[in-house]
Amino acid sequence: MPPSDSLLLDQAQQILMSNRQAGGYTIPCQGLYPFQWNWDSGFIALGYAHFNIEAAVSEIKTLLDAQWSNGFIPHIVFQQPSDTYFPGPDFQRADLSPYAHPKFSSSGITQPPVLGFVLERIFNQAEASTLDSSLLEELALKIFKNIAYFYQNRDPNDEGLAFIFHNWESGTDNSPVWDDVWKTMDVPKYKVQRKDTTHVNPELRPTQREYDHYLYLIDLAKECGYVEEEIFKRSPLLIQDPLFNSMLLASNAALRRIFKSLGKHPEKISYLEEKYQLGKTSMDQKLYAPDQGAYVYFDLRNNKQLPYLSSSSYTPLMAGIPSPERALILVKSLQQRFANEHYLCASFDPTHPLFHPKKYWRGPVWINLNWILYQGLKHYGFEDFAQRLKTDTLQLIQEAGFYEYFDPRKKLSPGQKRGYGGQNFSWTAALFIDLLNDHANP
Ligand code: 9WN
Repeated sequence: MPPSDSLLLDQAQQILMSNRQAGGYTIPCQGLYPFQWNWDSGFIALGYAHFNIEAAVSEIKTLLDAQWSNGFIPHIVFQQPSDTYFPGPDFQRADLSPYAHPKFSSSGITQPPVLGFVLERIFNQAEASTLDSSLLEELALKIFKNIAYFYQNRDPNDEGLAFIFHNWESGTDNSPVWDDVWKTMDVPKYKVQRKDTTHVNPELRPTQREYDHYLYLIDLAKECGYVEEEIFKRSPLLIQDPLFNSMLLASNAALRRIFKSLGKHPEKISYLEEKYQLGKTSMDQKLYAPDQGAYVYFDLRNNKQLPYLSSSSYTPLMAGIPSPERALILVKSLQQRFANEHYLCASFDPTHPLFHPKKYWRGPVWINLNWILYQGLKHYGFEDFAQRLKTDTLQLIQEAGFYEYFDPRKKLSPGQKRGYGGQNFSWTAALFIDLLNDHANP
């Protein structure tokens, strides 16, 4: 490993340890995101697994501690008070749900379910002797309950696909994909004090008007008492997201492998297998857009595909969804649209007029999406392209540091920055560690 990489590796470990809190969980970024976030904790655990296995397990455990009685896992757990983030617990009011955890205050929306494959990787990474199989089983059963929650509460048409009802559930908050949904809504103007715009350049965050939609959707879910059946009837945002569902399917597959390795829970394995096959077929039929050569979002409220390419469009590779022939088409589409004048992988189609290289999820590279795409390319044996993705990812971090997101344009004018958003960002550090220590995984 070049000396510069080993310095960065040290720095990455330090970032994680300094973002780690006394309660045994890690915040994504000081100030900007001062609580525990759901899929952040998953990616963070992957980094810890290489140098502090206890912290890796604790990251998952602390998140699962806040799991609701119906299996739901919130997107934010407000583990400790902080006034540097809005909307906090007073706005999000998870307590309105009959299933909310009585001891943990949290949000009532979720995020892409990554914990299944994260757990499998942590245990594969750990020395066989350091973690016992009863711990693996305990955590896997909780994650199973979460996966089953989606099939029971977010899949009214029995398609093996979960819907989301808030753009924050997608993890890709202000992607241009959501613009079409905002056009169908007429929401009030909220007079609230945002905090994100005090930490980073407000011009690069979602606009005030976009936030009105985000807050309105939370208010609507609160009116429904966070009951999915009601939300399904009323929410103007009802989306089957290729990224969210790929994470669900990848976690489903990982859980089956875990139960098989334990030699236990055959009925759960069959249940998961059945749902996986259903989800795979539905995703291939409903979310695939032949004219784009990739997967797109499906608007369940208006019963149509949303015809945009984003980095999410290629994430089904990680869950083994496309046939090998279709995987090749996906890779060609990725190469043609995303890989020419840009580092991989812009979060939104660089050839589209709505692409913005610096604005959050409207174009910049996010390291967690790169990591997911890297796994997908390797899964189908596209070794060279996977290597390109890895090299691009490491190069962005080497050039700019551990930022939240990165300008994907290869050529920047003098004085233009490469890294944006929060600094010393936890999942950027964690996944840098994981990519540098790349190891064989199923
Ligand atoms: C809302 C924490 C989170 C990530 C999301 C990212 C951003 C939050 C925000 O930060 O979202 O959840 O306030 O902007 O979009 O993916 O999990 O890092």
